[in-house]
Amino acid sequence: MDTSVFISKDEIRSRFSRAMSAMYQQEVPQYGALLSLVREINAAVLEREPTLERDLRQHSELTRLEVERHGAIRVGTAAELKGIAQIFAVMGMYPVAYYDLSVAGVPVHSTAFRPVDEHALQINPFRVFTSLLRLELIEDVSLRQQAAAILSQRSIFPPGLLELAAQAQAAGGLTEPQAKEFVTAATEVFRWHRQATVDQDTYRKFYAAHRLLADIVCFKGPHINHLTPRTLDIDAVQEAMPQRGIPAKELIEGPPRRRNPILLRQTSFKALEEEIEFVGQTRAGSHTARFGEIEQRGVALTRAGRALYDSLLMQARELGSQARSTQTYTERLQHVFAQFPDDEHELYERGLAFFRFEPRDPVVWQQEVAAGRPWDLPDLVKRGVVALSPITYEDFLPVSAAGIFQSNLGDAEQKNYVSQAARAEFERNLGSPVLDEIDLYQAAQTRSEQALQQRFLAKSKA
Ligand code: OOG
Ligand code: NI
Repeated sequence: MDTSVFISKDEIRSRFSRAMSAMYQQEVPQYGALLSLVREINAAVLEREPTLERDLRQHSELTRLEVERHGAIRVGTAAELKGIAQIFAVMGMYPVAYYDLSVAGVPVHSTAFRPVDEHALQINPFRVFTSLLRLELIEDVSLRQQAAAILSQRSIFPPGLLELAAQAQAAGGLTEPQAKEFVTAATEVFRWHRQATVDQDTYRKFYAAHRLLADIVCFKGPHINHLTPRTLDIDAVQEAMPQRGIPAKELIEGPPRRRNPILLRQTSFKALEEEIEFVGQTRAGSHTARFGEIEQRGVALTRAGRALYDSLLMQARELGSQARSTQTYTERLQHVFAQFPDDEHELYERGLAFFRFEPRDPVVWQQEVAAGRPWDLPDLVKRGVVALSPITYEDFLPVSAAGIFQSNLGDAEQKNYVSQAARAEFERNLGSPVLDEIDLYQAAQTRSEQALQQRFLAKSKA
């Protein structure tokens, strides 16, 4: 087989991400307005901060900024999840991390399909947060059975799509006409359908048990429920949203604003009420599920850094539940997170965040190499010979995700299940293990260190 005729996975993912964005702008016009706002604010930030612009350009982050986005979908069954995994694999998107959302009273667990290698991430990091319904968390047994029966009737994949995915896997890729057909069919899976597959009473029953249950079970497929562009200044977008008539969620999820952004900060606009048609009814009903979101990404944290983040976030939230507090949540968050170092060198020295390494200045680097001292990266970093470049966090945060789910379900929907992580069960449904995100960041950091070490040693021998 002549594999040179194949379209690269990265190219197929880029086309898919563009097609999804175009479809969603048509379906949810406010998303288009949000995109324009984000573009304006990103341009303003780059103009205001030329050093940031230079850094982003140097690390090829600027090109991906425009295309950067994630989406989210919710599927009903293991078979649907397996099919989705097969489709995403054609685009070089693989399941990374397990997210247990049962703690937040949301009866799903999730993973994110995303590119994993550094080059692919640079070309287009498009990711899809994918949740699987957990019927076992729905108390009413007969409702559970009814949901399972309805889901078993539907087929979310257009004819030929899974076959094309299987063929791509067997042959090692898709040709141009196949890729075209594939992207069109794959996008179709996530289209919104205004016709529900059930009557209004059935919808209401599911809705009463959990709004998410109605959203997953009562429609033809896993409609994309939001897309999320990446902004360089989430606070500015949050502030500007209401002025543009975009109804913003009250709080930004994640860490507070910092000099050196960590992990992920997110906010969204409220889901819109959309007209739907129920089976056997002439009068239209309505359903709210689809919204828009923005995110600002920072450096990926090590396990130690993540543990510190989780404990500080918990502190800020616990303080909030003590009614005496007169501080706002944002103030509390700022206050508590003062304990999280906000200096790149300290983050590196204390092993809290992941970085790549590069010589700060070629002349100084040459001198250092010529001196022939043994390789000691921490020392080179400390003395400023080697510069740190943060490795971007590419994943999600379960507490933030829960906040996003909840702001779009209405707060009354907070049903608190006890934590019931079921990773093994999820992986069985998926048909493969999920990748460990921290391992991926660690590997990227190690590769960068080794590459620099090789340059150092090769030159000092010469
Ligand atoms: C997914 C919510 C999670 C995020 O950015 O954390 C998410 C959903 O509502 O289906 O997308
Ligand atoms: Ni999201």
